[in-house]
Amino acid sequence: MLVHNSDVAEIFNKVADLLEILDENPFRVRAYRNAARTVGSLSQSVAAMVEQAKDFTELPGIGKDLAGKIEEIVRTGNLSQLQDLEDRIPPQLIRLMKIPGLGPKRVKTLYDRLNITSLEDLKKSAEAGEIKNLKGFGEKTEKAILAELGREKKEERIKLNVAEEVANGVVNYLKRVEGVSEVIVAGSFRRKKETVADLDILATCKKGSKVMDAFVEYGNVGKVVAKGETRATIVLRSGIQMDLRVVPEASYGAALHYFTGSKAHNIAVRTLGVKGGLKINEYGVFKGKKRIAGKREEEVFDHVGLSFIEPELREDQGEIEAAQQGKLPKLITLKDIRGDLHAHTKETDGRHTLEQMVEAARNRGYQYVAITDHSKRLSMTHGFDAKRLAKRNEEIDRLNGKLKGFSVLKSIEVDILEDGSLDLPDSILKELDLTVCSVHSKFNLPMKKQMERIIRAMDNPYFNVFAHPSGRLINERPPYDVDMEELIKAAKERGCAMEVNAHPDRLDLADIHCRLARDTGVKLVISTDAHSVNDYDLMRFGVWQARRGWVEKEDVLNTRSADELKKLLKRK
Ligand code: DGT
Ligand code: CA
Ligand code: CA
Ligand code: ZN
Repeated sequence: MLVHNSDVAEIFNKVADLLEILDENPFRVRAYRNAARTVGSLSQSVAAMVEQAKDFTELPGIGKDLAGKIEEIVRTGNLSQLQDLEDRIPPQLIRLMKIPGLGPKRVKTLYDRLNITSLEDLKKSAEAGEIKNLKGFGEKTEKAILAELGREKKEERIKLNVAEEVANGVVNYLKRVEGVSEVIVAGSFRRKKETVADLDILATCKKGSKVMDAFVEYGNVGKVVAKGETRATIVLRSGIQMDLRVVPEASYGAALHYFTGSKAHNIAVRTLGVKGGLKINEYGVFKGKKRIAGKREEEVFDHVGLSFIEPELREDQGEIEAAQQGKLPKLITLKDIRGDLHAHTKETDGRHTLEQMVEAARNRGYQYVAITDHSKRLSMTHGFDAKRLAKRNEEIDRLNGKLKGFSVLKSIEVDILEDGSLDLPDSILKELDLTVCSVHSKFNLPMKKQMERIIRAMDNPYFNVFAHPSGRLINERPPYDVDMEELIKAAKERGCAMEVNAHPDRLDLADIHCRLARDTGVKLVISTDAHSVNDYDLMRFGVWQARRGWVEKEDVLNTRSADELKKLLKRK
């Protein structure tokens, strides 16, 4: 590997950026910037200079420390200090710096003042006009940010929470149009896939209703792609495409089934129909020319000898056979959830206090909540050390003393360090009701190392829940390199549970891995990773994801009472 001077300069500039975000000594920051400039403008190659054992300290602004670092970069292509710094900062913040116009200073301000840690946060704040009021920003910057974000996000599938917001808006709008009776969004949205390509809307209406005209005049329409009597397609200014079909009431059920899909599921059902001498399409169930059913969706299943299959299962992944044999799972529902087991407070990177987070969990009818702030390794969030955690535990004891019929569980989101140890000593972990363990650093380890690291962490008897197990951020960061099947087995052998992180940016575990965990007998936990009281609302996304994985109430620990939960969490 040949390291160029520009590589060294780039690494030094990055170090300077990160030091700046971390609010380190400005002189240190400047030293790295100067060194970057010096190396960048050298006429000689630093690689050659290392080979000739030249003394870098003779260069302006390069002391012993920086000289050593230049050598390290030339030898290894990397600087371990840079990786250490990256581990201390939420990875998404580092991405934010890549947006033109957002240097480290501004990213830090955004984080400090508006708690912005992701592209999505950034977009929301920019759209809400919060950014232009920040010192050093202004209207122009806000506009530039929005323009840039608009450019970044095109080709991607739409996250389910975004789709939901748009879907609710258009459904409410269409329902108010005169003569309209049913309006529903079908397609992958109804199947609650983690991302959707477009929204497939289905409506029924009285004769003469102006629903099509209303649709193409919807407020945020950017483009009308097609408009006919019974179908139209529009693209919103945000780039989201929507199809509308208007069907007669007699076909509503058949159309709903057809447009809910998936395509593979439809084909399997239609094939069953053919075997029974029936034709099934979006207009109904037909025997010869005669329509024998189609008003209600249940009728479609009925006529091919199937019990009703929930939309989340309709992927032709065994649901047809299960329905034939009466072996469909009884899927978990939102009502089954009795508490949230992953929530942050202001003391690390959340927005609300311990009391506020507890009160909000109680108000929504939960029986318990686990407060899981970060551990010390995530220094940027002021993660907890053992001493602070002990104090937090006392606070929780006091709170629990006052609360009736509600428990605050003592917990921590503890970092899994590179060597597989946990970021806090067992002596404090054993005082907790549960630990939520996660990887927040060294995402790039090769698979073997990453697996050893995580499994070693699971060996710790105080490891309870493996949080956001794949580490992915939908549309933003791929999972780290692991064999999830093996991790699920390892969790099973050790009595660890796996989290279904309900945050729509994560939805981690993925649906297929929810199913694999369930089949393997690994207990799941569905948690929101709440960073504010409103985030508890995200639970539905996690439940949907679990449902797509055939998960039942019994498979999920936070459907149990607090006592049962505590018992089940104890490892042998
Ligand atoms: P997406 O939009 O990629 O997230 O996924 P879907 O499932 O919403 O797919 P989309 O929008 O292309 O079509 C909506 C539904 O319409 C699909 O789930 C099943 C039905 N469909 C579409 N094309 C066909 C087809 O060629 N045959 C059958 N049987 N059904 C189809
Ligand atoms: Ca669709
Ligand atoms: Ca479509
Ligand atoms: Zn968390």
